[in-house]
Amino acid sequence: MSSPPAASHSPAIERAQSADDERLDSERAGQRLTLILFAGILALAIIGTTVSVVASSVMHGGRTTAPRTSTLANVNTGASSPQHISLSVVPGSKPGPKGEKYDAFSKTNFAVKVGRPLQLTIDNKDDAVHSITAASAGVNVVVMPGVHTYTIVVGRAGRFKWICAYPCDPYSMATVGYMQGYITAT
Ligand SMILES: [Cu+2]
Repeated sequence: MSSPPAASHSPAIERAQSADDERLDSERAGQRLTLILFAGILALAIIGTTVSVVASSVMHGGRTTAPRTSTLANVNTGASSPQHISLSVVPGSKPGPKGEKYDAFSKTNFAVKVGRPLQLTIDNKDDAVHSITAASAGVNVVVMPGVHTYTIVVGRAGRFKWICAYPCDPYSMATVGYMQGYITAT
């Protein structure tokens, strides 16, 4: 009859020990979990900081650089980016008063802003050279055969007559709308 108490004693001790072990285990597990959580939070904090630094630098780029760039682009568009016109020079293309056709520029009146470049892309279909020459405006575009882009800049306001300085069709050379025209600078 002494074995049951001993038997009951020792499982109780074992139970207590195992309970202690479990407690220790759970404490260790808890510590481990705390450590993992702490490391996790630390990692998240680092990532979060990095992300927020990157995000703020991107946002700064967006808030400061981009509007400045677009403002500059707007200023450029409004003030200094060149205007552009395409035209052609075609021999025997424009009818005269009697129905004959004469050499002509397809466009002979040009509006420019003072001091602002005007680009002219001219397709000269003639095999001869023509020109847009207005000495009083400081303009002398020598129009070579083929397609080329020329830039004119007029330094003062006014309405300036231009002529073709290269001998070509006599009627055209003497007539506005053919080999003569006006540059109006405002
Ligand atoms: Cu000409």
